[in-house]
Amino acid sequence: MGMLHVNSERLWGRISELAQVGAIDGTMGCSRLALTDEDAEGRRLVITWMQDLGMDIAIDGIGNVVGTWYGPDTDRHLPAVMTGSHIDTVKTGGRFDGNLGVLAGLEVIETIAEQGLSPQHPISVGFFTGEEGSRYAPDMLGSLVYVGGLGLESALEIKGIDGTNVGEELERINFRGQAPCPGPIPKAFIELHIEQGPILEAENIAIGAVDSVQGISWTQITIEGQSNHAGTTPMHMRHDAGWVAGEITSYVRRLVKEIGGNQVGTVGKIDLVPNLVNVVASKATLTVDLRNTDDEILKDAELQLANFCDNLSTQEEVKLHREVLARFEPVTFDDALVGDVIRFSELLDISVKQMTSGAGHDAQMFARVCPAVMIFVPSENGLSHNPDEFTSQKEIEDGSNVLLQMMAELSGLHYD
Ligand code: HGY
Ligand code: MN
Ligand code: MN
Repeated sequence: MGMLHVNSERLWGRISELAQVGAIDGTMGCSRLALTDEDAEGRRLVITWMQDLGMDIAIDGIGNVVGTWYGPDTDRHLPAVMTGSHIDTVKTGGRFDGNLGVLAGLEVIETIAEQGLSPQHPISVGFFTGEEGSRYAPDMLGSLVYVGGLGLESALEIKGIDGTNVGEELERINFRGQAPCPGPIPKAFIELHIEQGPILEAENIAIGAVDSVQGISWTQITIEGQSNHAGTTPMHMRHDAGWVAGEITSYVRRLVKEIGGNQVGTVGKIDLVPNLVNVVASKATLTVDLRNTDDEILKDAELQLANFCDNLSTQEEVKLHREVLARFEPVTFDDALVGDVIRFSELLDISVKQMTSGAGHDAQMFARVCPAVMIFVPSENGLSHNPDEFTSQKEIEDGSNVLLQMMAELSGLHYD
């Protein structure tokens, strides 16, 4: 029979169809923040495709959805080999981030099923709630709960950037399921994902064999000053929350430059109150995203940021409060599985390189409980978290074929 290959037309069609849910006019991108109506609609569409494939669907207490497929001779008592990712997006998201990994998982199953083949182990495909963390922090929320890294009750109480809470929104969109959290531990977890960075494209390489994920630190900083008249208030009498927020924002860039190496830092969200041209801001809320492959350096960056904030708040006589929104140490994936990604890429005559991930992913949570690895495909211009995010059908076909071989071997699928 020779090696199995995916039907990339079918996969490309599903990616396009799912991208119509929450489509951003005039772009290829979509907007499906976690637990919004758009997210719910996308969830229902993917579940329909899972049902069409005859998969058993489990929805757990945090809204994770895991479809499991059995061939005619599959041993239902064996642990599943799992793949998947997320289908929630950032507000200005692309159609590939997360969605590719979920839909490629369905394509793997359809390719095996239509050959009438039967793996020894069941094969599962999951999409996990709120991977992006943009509406409800931390990121990778659903997979963190799935692997027991955060209690379900605490997760359900998380407040969003819009004042809503996870549990109520899950009820509202009817995705607060009954399946247990933590969920069943898979034999292995493999995630196909776009790189979301410039490396593979720059080096003209088709596959990334991802061996690690860098450390992530998200902090929300709230500054309380005093609103006052922008024209009449002498500068020495101001307690300007807006100015403090601006100083912190430019400090993050200076700090990152000073540390150098792999350090990155982003202030992605700043809200001022009352946010008016002629009023000294009484309140500012901003987020700082710091990341590094080396956790000791990341800790030092966090400390330097904290010291800067404390000194500034004394100087401007404002109240400043820091809250940790997310903190994940760097993660290393399974050596043997990384080797398998390289082996299968070479077997398929596809270029491959070992690399780390700058972004967080659900696979890093599964690495806590089972062997896990990721497969990257290139991002055009290294762009992501942007509606213009793009990866070609051929690149997706290559990545999906590597995923297919991995899943086939791990699930004990033997065909001549
Ligand atoms: O923020 C991240 O790394 C991912 O997109 N959740
Ligand atoms: Mn993602
Ligand atoms: Mn993302």
